[in-house]
Amino acid sequence: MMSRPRIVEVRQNILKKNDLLAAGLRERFQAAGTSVVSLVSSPGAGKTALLTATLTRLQKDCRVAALVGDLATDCDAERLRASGAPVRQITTGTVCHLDASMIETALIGWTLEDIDVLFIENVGNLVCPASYDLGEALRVVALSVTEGEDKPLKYPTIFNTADVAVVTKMDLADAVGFDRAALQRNLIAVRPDITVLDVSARTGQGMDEWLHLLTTQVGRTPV
Ligand SMILES: Nc1nc2c(ncn2[C@@H]2O[C@H](COP(=O)(O)OP(=O)(O)O)[C@@H](O)[C@H]2O)c(=O)[nH]1
Ligand SMILES: [Mg+2]
Repeated sequence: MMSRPRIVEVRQNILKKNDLLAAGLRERFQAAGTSVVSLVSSPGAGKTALLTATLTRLQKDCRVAALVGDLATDCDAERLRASGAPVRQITTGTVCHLDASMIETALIGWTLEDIDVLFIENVGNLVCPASYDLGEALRVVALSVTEGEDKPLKYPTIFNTADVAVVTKMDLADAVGFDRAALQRNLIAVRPDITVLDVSARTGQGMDEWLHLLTTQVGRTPV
């Protein structure tokens, strides 16, 4: 009986500390003119594939960089570096989300003034990342067509805290009988004003719209 209120109290303290750090990061990003976009999804939804294609295209017109979080390995950093952009891997060990202090540490040695758009790929998880502000200007949640149209209803918090939902792997939509209208209804039910985009990193479908959204949302010239 005693432990419950204490657990809640500790969590609130951790989140308060994170919010303060994130607010500091947000001020630094704004002062440096760096637009920060975070990407969150379940594991395997296609964040790294989408981000690699995004970095490749965007860096023709602005200076981009990326941080990527996983519990272990630097596989995703290696994949993202194929774009030619500077990338740093954050390995979290047993931690299921990135937090503001990890971002702060990972940025040491980088000059923010030299980065126009910084992407942050979060650890694959639809639950914990929702509670951790990273100082980003735009939070994007990715959901692949193979995951089920009910996910916004089951994980409302992550969809509620996101500005944009990107439906990934659209090239597989017919194969899995994806019901686009049902997903739209479920997204709207939890976040009425969310922007929704359909993409396929495999075929390039929707990439122009995605890049246009990014460049307009983060205040850069469309590519
Ligand atoms: N068919 C198809 N597969 C994709 C697409 N994007 C990613 N994948 C595959 O989905 C798996 C997970 O992708 P990854 O980018 O690692 O997802 P992450 O865990 O969210 O970063 C890999 O096998 C990718 O090749 C896509 O647009 N279409
Ligand atoms: Mg990844």
